Amino acid sequence: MVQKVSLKHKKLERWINRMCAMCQPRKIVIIDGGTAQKRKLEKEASSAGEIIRLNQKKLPGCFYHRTAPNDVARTESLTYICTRKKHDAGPTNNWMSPRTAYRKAAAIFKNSMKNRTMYVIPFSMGPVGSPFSKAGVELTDSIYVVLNMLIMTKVGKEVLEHLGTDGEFTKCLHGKADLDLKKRLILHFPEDNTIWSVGSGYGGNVLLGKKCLSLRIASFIGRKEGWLAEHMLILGVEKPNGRIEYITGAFPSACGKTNLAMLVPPKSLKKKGYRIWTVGDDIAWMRIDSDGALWAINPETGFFGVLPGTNSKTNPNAMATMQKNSIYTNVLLKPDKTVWWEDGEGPAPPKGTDWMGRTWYPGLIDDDGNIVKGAHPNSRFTAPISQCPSASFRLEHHHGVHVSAIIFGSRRASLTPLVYESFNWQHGVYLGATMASERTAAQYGKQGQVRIDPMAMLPFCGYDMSEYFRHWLEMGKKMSKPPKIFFVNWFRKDDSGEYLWPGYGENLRILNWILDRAAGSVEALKTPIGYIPRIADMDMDGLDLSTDKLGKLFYIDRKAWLAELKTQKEFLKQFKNKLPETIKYELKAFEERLKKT
Ligand code: GTP
Ligand code: SPV
Ligand code: MN
Repeated sequence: MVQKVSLKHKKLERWINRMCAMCQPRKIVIIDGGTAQKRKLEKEASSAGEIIRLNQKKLPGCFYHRTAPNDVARTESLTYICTRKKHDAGPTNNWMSPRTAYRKAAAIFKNSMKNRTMYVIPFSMGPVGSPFSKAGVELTDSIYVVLNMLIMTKVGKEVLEHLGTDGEFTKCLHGKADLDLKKRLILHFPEDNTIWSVGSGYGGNVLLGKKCLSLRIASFIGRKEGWLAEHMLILGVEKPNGRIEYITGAFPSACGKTNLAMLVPPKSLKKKGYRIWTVGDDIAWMRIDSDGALWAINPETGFFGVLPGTNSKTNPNAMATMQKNSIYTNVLLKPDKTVWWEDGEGPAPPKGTDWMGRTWYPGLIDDDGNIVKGAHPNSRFTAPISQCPSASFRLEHHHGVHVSAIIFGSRRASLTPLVYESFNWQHGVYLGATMASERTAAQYGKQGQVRIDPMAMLPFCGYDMSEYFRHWLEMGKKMSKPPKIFFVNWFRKDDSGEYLWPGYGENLRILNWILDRAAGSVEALKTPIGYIPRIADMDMDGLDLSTDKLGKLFYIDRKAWLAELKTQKEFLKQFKNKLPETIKYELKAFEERLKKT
């Protein structure tokens, strides 16, 4: 007989007991958010081998985890939006009817927690009790999930207190089952405010407050309530005069949000008094406030960031953040119980244990003659924002921060310039709706392939994407002073495959121009794709970049853009007559501008 919980919130009690009857856990533990319980769970998971305690002298409070080799990134093909009507999920989402979805998943969940404990995690996305926050309760049989959620969200008693006897919450159920790819489903039921995830142990599939609630479910709610849930970083740029202006930015997975959110100004700009404040690196909830302007909050309290490429040169703030109380997933484990990853800190160690648990040494080659990596390309760290040296002092502010500019950005070896500005809000929405980027290791599938990923939300929009475009257009009309919309690409390459732009901290030079334009303090050059900077308006003090490179970074290849237009049209076709007229108009206007002169 399974233990039953008794709670003053009867709806919550009934739901937990129903899920228990299905999954049949040996025991139920309610997560209180306290340190004593956390320590106990760390101990338990360490003895069970679910996590490894790292070198506590060098990395205090840090742990190591390996996922199953077939479970290292989000599985978009197994992710579904389960609305009663298929068309409400739109053509870009996988759809399953709620009945079929519940039935299929229930068959996998059934008895899947026998001999396991079910943890009950009450959590809040956003400050507990803020009118802009959303509460959830995640049931899971994974201590790794509990420990990650403790970093990523506000967890525990205070959330239950806030829910009282009948507060609204998202019902989140997660079970590892047998981690079988064929029995993995990530299901969203926006009409029931419910998420079921089974058969995975990887971050984005199982930390249900993150992509599942804060993007897929929240975007659905946001359209109804008139706000935006976006795959965006939020950062503040403090100018030498002490004024701080905030920018939000959408880049597809593994395309630079974490890095931009905590960038360190280059020396020359630091000397002038520039400083960066990190509000968030992955998710922004944006509302129009009573002043008619856009305001953003980050509903998370932690980072779940990419490790390869992260080191104290590229991202010193991230490195500082993860030195304690952090979790490292799928990296190389060194004999001294510290960690390493490709393009990380220092040279590769002579020996270690790779992300699959095998002995590894630099230069190791597999049966096909390919170099074996010590860390998986999508290996990640989980760390509290509060430990970030550039953490914003406004993280707890219920109203968040005022947004001066919105950036869309993507990873393109060619075509898109370093930065350009939209003509107006609706042109900006068109730029977002048609943005294309090279696929990265953050999702299962071929890497490098260019795909259109509107607003970096293709895998995360919880409803019909044509409605989503319409919602964006409407939001613009409702604001008395909408933020200006920009487009950036840090990843343009020259013919030999080298990045033309140094990126990382140097990106502040571009943010500065963006803020100058948002304030209307500089002129710009009009081109068919949008406004581009006059070189003299960009602060290049201390950066040695040849005019040849600058020319290439801003080169507009009309022929290539006309080809791009074709791809855009092909993509947008799937929305049929539901595609907003405004997007069609912008597409046509762009084509005409390209063909002129
Ligand atoms: P998700 O967490 O998947 O949503 O990704 P993200 O957008 O936060 O990506 P992140 O900042 O972690 O960057 C991913 C990869 O891009 C890392 O390997 C970075 O080192 C690299 N990267 C980030 N910014 C730059 C840049 O300005 N230039 C170059 N060349 N690489 C960058
Ligand atoms: C992404 O893939 O965009 C991530 C990582 O931020 S995950 O949370 O796993 O989705
Ligand atoms: Mn992301």
